[in-house]
Amino acid sequence: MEIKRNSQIKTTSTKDLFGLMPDGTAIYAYELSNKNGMKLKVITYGATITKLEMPLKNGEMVDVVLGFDSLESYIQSFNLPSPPYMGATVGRYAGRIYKSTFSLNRKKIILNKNDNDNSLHGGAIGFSQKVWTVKDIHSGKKSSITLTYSSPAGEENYPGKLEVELTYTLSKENELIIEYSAKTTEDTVVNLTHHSYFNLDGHLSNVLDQELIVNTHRMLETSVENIPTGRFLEIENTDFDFFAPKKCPSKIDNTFVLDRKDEFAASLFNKKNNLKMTVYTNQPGVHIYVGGNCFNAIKGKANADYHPLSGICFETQNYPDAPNNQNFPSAVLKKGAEYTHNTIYKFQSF
Ligand code: G6D
Repeated sequence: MEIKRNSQIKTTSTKDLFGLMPDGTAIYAYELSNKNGMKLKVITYGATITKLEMPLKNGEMVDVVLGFDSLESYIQSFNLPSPPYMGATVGRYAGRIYKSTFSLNRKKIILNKNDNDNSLHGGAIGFSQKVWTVKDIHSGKKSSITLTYSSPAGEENYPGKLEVELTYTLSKENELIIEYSAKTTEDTVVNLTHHSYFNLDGHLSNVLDQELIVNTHRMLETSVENIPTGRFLEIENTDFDFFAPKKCPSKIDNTFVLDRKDEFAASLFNKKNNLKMTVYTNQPGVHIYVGGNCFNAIKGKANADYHPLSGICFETQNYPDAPNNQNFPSAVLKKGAEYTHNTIYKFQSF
């Protein structure tokens, strides 16, 4: 196998038709690469990442995210008993909102419910299932793609027309940088996140041998419906303590409190190929989830049978149900203000 020197690898970007929505709208797939050969594939359906290939020191490539080969599979996945939101951009509000209700400016807002009586990940048809528009794509010095989505006032009963911009960048240090910004025509609530299932050993294995660190001693207490109670739990020396590296848990669905400013949020390390991913964010929390499922109903890429241990999500975000918890950071976006969220998934091959 010819291993190209970095100077020979050019940054590239390609565009291909990925599929047609039921109404005939075309969904396109864009593939970017950086000078090290790191590759990102994004589709305009849900601004979803379908592939993220990393070059290893030994010259091999590993696809570190789960995904599907067809648009039909992505669309069908939202009809599963518990949709996985595979690789999707999640909004208007990531996480759950209790009883799908909150008050804003003394007005009661009642959202569409899609998780028992609660609203999860933006409601019945959240941003993950919307068609995004590509505004800009760069290759050359910087490999990046910018997508936009305009969420009409009243979409899923959220107030305010929300204009969202999302840029995925591949840096020359093999980082996937995700930058969100949003503005609204009237006061509303916003909480966006990225929902890739990562597996540093390739998407065909499981994550149980990979080492997880979560750089905090606190997480949110939640109810049986996974709704925050408003209390913070000290987790040192408990099963949720990942301050020192520990094997990935077989089941977790919890939001960790990031209060160590300017430090990393979490990391994942795979001893089998010496690949490490470190997560940095400007958000107050990271929701960690192992348990995504395709219920043997939908095959993954390369005909893979995905199961609850196939991948782990690092959903950097404000806390779930912040609109109903005055002691949480505010999720209100005032008319005329700007929502910004930056997250970096940094990859290192040792
Ligand atoms: C988030 O917390 C939620 C899970 O409960 C949900 O099933 C998943 O997204 C798709 O991690």
